Amino acid sequence: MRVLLIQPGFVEIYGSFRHLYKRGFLNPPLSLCYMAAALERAGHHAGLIDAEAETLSLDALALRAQAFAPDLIGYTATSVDYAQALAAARRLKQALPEVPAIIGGVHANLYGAEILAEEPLFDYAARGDGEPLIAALADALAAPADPSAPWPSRLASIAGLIFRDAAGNVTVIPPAPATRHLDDYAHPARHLLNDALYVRAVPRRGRVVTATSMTSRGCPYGCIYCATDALPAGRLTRFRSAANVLDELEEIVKGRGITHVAFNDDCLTLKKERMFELCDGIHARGLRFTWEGLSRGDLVSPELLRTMRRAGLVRLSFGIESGDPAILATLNKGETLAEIEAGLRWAKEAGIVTRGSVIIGLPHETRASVRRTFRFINGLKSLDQVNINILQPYPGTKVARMTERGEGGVRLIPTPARNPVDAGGQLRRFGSASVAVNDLTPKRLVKLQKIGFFRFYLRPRALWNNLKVAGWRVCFQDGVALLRSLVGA
Ligand code: B12
Repeated sequence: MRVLLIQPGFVEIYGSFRHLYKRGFLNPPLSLCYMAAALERAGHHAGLIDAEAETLSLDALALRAQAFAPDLIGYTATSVDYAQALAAARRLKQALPEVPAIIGGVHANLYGAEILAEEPLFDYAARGDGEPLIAALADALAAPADPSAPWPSRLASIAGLIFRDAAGNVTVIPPAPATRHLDDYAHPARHLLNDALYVRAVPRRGRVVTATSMTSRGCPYGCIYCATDALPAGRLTRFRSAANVLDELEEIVKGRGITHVAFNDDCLTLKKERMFELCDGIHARGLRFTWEGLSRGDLVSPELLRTMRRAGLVRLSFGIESGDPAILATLNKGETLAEIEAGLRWAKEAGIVTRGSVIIGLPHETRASVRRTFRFINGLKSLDQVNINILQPYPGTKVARMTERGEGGVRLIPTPARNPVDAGGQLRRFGSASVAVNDLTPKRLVKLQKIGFFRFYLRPRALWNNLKVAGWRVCFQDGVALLRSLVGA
């Protein structure tokens, strides 16, 4: 089977913040790379198009898809970019009307059955890990028709698959229990990517080609703004062995010559011993590269951070969320401002560039609590970079249910679509707000987001810190992107 996997273009959902997103956050579609590897291992031929990284129009995407001549097309989408996946699927249905299509990713995990019931563009939806599923589906579709085993019964053995039976009824096969043996999966098929498209500013190095990797999947916490625990694996966190991760790093660094890796784990330091092991292995295997990731203040120690720094860690991001202790306590994050502050300080002392992210518009938020958050981040000597998000009640999150009930004063205010594929308009988190909270209107939240960015980055300390690690050139270019985002150009 020739299976074409597609990451639809999505950056338009960020409005004017698209400049910033594309410069700083563009990631290879790792889930599709994993699935391509599984297909290749099963003897199928996989193709991958990242329409976002390649900035492909729908027509250009259709031409590329036709040239590949697929037998099956797979799309990935979060809830936020589902509208973009739909637009791509619609265009490709015109170009390749006979080719069946499957959709996977967060949105299909949450609403796979509803998608199939409503949307004839998709023939299948996927829940749970995509690696075994896509290989089994390709096998099933490739198998010669056997009258004693009609196709729906072949599909019925594929865990996690949602499909329409011969009568058009949606059939849901429950996902298998999430495997803990992530080492069994083939490493992502990076040979299908154009590495040069994924570039980001790396502290003290300028703009560098960046690979992404995940050493674990999932997160044991249940923060109210995150959808992770609504996914089939729930709060189960699955870890790859250090040796398996190191093998993949050898492929990236020695095999592909990529010298910066962004680890996309929900939290990189959940198991400290494994992180020490990983750092030792990086030295032992002579892997020379820089890296970055996400952690929590209460899951790091000065010793761990110094070890990670020596092994090449250059930037660590911490979720701060709110500078208001009472609001922070309601997020079910299980972390205090003092812990966050200590983690940031230790990271900075170890020579690591620090990044934090906050959310404004949380339940119980008021103008006064937003001010407290801004005061907190602006007062943190050890915080170099910040990301200020406006709360978006993503499907699958507790905060989405709270918003429906108006809990904590949050109300959903639908925003008009910005363009024809912007049906996810109400889910943007930059430059537009879909919620009102107590005395904060959506307009006020947007204004506060901009004020927050300006105030943080225009402080002499922030300017100097970022100039020191990024250099004039990158600082100027990123500064222009930030300004264009803030003034809405
Ligand atoms: C790393 C990460 C990112 C990274 C990288 C994303 C990337 N393109 O690789 C960055 C920081 C860029 C990011 C951005 C965003 N993210 Co994000 N992200 C994550 C995180 C922590 C891990 C995702 C991941 O890489 N998992 C590992 C890979 C291997 O697996 P996977 O993606 O889950 O896919 C598996 C299955 O779903 C399935 N599958 C996936 N696609 C397909 C397709 C087919 C055809 C099939 C058969 C199967 C299949 O198989 C895969 C492998 O087993 C998750 C939280 C989580 N625990 O899932 C949030 C999460 C997915 N992100 C989320 C959101 C909202 C976003 C943003 C929209 C935020 C924003 N407004 O800017 C953007 C979306 C940009 C985009 N389109 O990629 C939400 C989604 C909630 C929702 N209901 O939509 C999550 C769940 C976190 C949360 N806050 O709740 N994200």
